[in-house]
Amino acid sequence: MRCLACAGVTLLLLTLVSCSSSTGPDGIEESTYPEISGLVVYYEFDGDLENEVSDSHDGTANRELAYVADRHGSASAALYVNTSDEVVVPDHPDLDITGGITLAAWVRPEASDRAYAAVIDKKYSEAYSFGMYGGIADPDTVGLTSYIGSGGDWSPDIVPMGTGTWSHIAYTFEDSTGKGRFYLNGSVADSSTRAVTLAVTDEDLRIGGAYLSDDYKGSIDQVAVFNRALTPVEIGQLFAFN
Ligand SMILES: [Ca+2]
Repeated sequence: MRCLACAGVTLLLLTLVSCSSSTGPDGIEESTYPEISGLVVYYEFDGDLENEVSDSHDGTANRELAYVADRHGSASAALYVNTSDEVVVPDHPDLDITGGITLAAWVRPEASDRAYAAVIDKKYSEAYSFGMYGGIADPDTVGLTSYIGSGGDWSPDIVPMGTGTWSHIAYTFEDSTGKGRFYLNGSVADSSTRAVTLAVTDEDLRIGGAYLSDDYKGSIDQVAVFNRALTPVEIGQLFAFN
């Protein structure tokens, strides 16, 4: 009996140690984000603005935001951001990222004619920013774009993507090569080299808007910021994660 009890306890402990999951708003166990090194913040938006990586860097909203169905149809599992809504994460050294960076999210953007609609922004004229250009003639299409560095360097490439549907977007940049890559649904959509390096700012991190408006409109889920440029394989893992 003693051995059976020990085995049971051991099994329970092993289960607790090996099971990297969390409980969602509906009480259903959910697996955690892929364990890829360099993850600084990660927002699941399952009814709250909590950073899932640590006890720091939770977001706050400038007004009460709506939670909507995520891409799987789970209720209240993604954030809806209207124009003039935004999530603010207070400035912190963890968010002063240099050397390399990855910005990633699932988005369901609405049509936009804005010159810029920021999804993730750390003062685009000083540090880093990733979002959408709305100046494409087709009203149902927006273009992924990014800003890097202290000069507000704007991406030379605009990557078209559809509106009204969920897409996984990511941008990676590394100082040593100046190489920037846009990913759409897990695959490299465009890459280019920029004569800039990442820089820091005292401005807060924002999701769904930039420090001077430039508001995104639509749904957002699974926002992640890494302090290094992920590889194509790793971006594929983010895309494959449910
Ligand atoms: Ca979610």
